[in-house]
Amino acid sequence: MLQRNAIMEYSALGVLVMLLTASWVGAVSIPFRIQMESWSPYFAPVTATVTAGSPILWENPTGSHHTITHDGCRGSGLCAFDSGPIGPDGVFEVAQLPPGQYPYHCTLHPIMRGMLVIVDVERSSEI
Ligand SMILES: [Cu+2]
Repeated sequence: MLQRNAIMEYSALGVLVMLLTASWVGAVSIPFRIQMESWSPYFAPVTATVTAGSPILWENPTGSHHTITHDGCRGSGLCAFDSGPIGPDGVFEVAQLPPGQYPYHCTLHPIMRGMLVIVDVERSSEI
């Protein structure tokens, strides 16, 4: 009987450790990574679908400066993000964005265009 109680206590402890670990892992937001490239389509992936709440990280492994500029920053639209020049080996991170579509471009090379789609958690499980 004593042995059985000990097993149950260890099992309960194991479940508790698993729950704590799961909540800790869930609290760490791993950024969604997008790479800039020197060739078409210039961003990998060129259309990124990201769950709301996740940070987005652009990496610049090219030898040139680039910007990550939301198309809304032109004129009087809503400007959700604008990195300014990002040098070679530089990065730009946006902590999180509300659900929606965010077309963006590089102001230094307007041919570089990407699309960021932020989806609700419920919808992302259907994709
Ligand atoms: Cu550029």
